[in-house]
Amino acid sequence: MSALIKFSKNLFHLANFSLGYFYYKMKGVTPNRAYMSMRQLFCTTNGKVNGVAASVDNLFKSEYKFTEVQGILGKLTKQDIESISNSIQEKGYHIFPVPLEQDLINKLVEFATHQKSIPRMGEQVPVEYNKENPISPIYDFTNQDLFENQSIQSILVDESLIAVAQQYLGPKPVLDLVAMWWSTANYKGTNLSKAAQLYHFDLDRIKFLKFFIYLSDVDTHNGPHCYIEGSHKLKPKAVRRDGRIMDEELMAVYPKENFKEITGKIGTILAVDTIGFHKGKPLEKNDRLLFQVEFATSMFGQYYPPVQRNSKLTENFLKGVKRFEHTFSGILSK
Ligand SMILES: O=C(O)CCC(=O)C(=O)O
Ligand SMILES: [Fe+2]
Repeated sequence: MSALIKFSKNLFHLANFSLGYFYYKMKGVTPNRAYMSMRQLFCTTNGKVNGVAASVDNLFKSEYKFTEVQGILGKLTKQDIESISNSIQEKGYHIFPVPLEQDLINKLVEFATHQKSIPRMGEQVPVEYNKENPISPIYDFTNQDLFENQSIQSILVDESLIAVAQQYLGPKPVLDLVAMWWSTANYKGTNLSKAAQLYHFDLDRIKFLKFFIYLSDVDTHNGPHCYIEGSHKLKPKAVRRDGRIMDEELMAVYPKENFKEITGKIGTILAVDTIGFHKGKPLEKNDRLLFQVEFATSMFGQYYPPVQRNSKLTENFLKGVKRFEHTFSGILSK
């Protein structure tokens, strides 16, 4: 493609993105075309536009004040929080040394065992996850169901998660996604891409950070999270494109030792900047239950319907929502 055409295309996307971003700031809704242009620009500018946009997202926001925090990540001093964030900046991910406490693990697994979930393939109706004879490689729990669970509520307002997210993303990050899903080896069909089981990078928002909590023991056979260390900072042109990418292509551009397979006991907590290349490894046996929360600099990007407030949201949770009001402003209905 000639340089002039490329330049005009970039200019078009930049105008589209900027106008759409302005519209989002006014109305709180992202025009889909602007979101698509943001995705395009990420690739053509090697993430530079996202860097600038993240700074704009953070303009005029003041930080939540934390000195020492206490939560599911343990007791963290300011220095601990900084060093975790530096480790994510450096490698793209961080594995926390302390697992989720046993009582919370039990409650989350109990929830996932009894609550209906939605098979990602086929008809999208809630069903019970059938371990022996699954009808889909992945079963997702709905946001509404997740928010209505008290144990999950306690994680969503956990100050240690918010403090780490703030250190990495900047002042008052927003909670933009909560997810939990079963992945299974027992499904006999194939659809690797849909199950996020091929390498890709996420681009739902301008800048974001995901926390993963393993709710099964995860070894090399039941779907460890795979991450290419450093790929959040460096994407050679040959692989810098939106979509799913085969392992072989990535192996040609990244050193072998950067391909990390993150195994861990039940309760293991990770923080991952999934702008780097990652995937869930296809399962060979058993299944994997994963809980995930994502924070972002703003809600600009993919639209998900907000969670409805109802009587299942406890007083305690609503107290947390009030304390971190900005964080919940986009994900909860007014
Ligand atoms: O299943 C996994 O480990 C990765 C899922 C994924 O791609 C994501 O959460 O963005
Ligand atoms: Fe992903």
